[in-house]
Amino acid sequence: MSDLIQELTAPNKVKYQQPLGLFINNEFVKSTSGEKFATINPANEQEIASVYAAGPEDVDIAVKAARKAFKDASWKDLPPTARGKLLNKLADLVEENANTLATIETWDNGKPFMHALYVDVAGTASCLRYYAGWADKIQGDVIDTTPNKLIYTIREPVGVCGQIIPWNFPLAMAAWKLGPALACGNTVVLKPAEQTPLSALYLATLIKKAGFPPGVVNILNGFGRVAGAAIASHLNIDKIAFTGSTATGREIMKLASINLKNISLETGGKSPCIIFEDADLEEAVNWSHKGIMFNQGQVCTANSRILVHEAVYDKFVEAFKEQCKNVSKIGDPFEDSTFQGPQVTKAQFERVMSYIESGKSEGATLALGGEAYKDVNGKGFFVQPTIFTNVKDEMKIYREEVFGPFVVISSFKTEEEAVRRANDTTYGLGSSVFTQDIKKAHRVARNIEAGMVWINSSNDSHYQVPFGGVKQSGIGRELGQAGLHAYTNEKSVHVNLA
Ligand code: TXE
Repeated sequence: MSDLIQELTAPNKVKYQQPLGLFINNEFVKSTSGEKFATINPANEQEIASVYAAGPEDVDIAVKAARKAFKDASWKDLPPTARGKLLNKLADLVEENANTLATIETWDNGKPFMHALYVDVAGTASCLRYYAGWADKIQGDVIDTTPNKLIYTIREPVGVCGQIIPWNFPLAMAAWKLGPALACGNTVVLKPAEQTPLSALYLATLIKKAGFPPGVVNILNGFGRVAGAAIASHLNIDKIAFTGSTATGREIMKLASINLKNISLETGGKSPCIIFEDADLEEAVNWSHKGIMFNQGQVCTANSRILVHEAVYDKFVEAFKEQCKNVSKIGDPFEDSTFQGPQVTKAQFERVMSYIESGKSEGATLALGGEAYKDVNGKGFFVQPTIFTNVKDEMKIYREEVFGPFVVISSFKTEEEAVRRANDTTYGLGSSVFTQDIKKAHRVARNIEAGMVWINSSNDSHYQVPFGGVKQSGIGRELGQAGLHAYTNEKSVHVNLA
């Protein structure tokens, strides 16, 4: 073992070289202070490895590297098609290393290996490939004002981008941020979440291997209040892109105001799922179960508030309970049959358990679960899939984001009531509606205050489709063509022909 790289053997016996340093200028280096922190396997509570933690001085070194790379001909003058080729090469390498990447993701985050492989890693490659395709299709406009003028616009990269990502989809979140930023010709200082530092470092080795010039991508692990805050407030960073909690998003906005950074934020949610009496109930149960229980409930668009028409309420609740019992198999995330692994950390586990206590003490009915689950050695941050019914709209469990395998199910009488109560939240990220009535479906889709509406499905996001929120769920859009606009400035050129 060296200080900067360690051979690790994961619980599924996959052996690989885990980088531990800060990735700056295509090299792994120690932090200036030498400080490290440990990351824990949430399935058995054992330490996996310790990685270097960046401080403000390291952020400064990385920003200098990113600024230099931004101006260097090796990146600035690279034809867009060649940028696309690099991103495609990176996507190839992600696919070639899919087994190792999924192993790291499962080990560090706790998510089932099958999901890590077929959702996270596959989605990472798809997203990079999608933006690879955009690299040489980023175009401006010609605007006709008078015959005496030629006016055209150029979409230029924003510059050095700070990117701060969460722990629920560590690799995929990195791809959602890196893909559009690099396709547009920016350079990046990315900070993974301190709960899941490992997979992004492995991705860094692939970024170097793909051939990106030094300094184009810099990846720094570290704590939010130290490294994250240093990125958000850095005077030589032009843009900040963040995914995480609304509280931290608000803090980042304040810090980023120091030099009026271009900002995109994707924050929390309490996404409603409305099920009408004419819905295909089996489909509704199937989708809404996945929509909240997938990824241990740690999905920002999770349909955590289910509103069901009173005529089918009892039937739905019974079927949803059965679905949890039959599908939400908890256990070793490396077992192929596991649907639900542990919550990512002890803190997140305790947060979910505290909402369970809150639901009980506020008088809601615990219809299923509500207990911790431990492995054979009494370890792991697992929570049983939990359902509360008889929930009042003013209860904490109805209003606040829990971020666990935890759902509230409530009944409604009319469409007007369902929409009003769905919108009675400070959030506006995802939403879903189940009905066979095409007019009602589109009417509700229009009336819901959310960035995304799924009709007769839930949470099947796609890299080609804009993703983001309204109200306190965020600013701006990621993915799709909209994701590119977040990483370019449009310059207008006026040519006087008179
Ligand atoms: O999030 P934070 P936490 C929600 C979810 C979860 C809760 C708390 O409800 O239970 O947030 O999770 C960095 N300046 N979501 O505390 O703090 C931090 O290092 C700059 C929803 O983990 O938002 C990490 O990289 N950066 C969400 C990232 O912000 C700071 C996904 C996210 O951490 C910082 C995750 C600071 N002052 C949590 N403080 C979603 N929308 O998907 C922290 N960070």
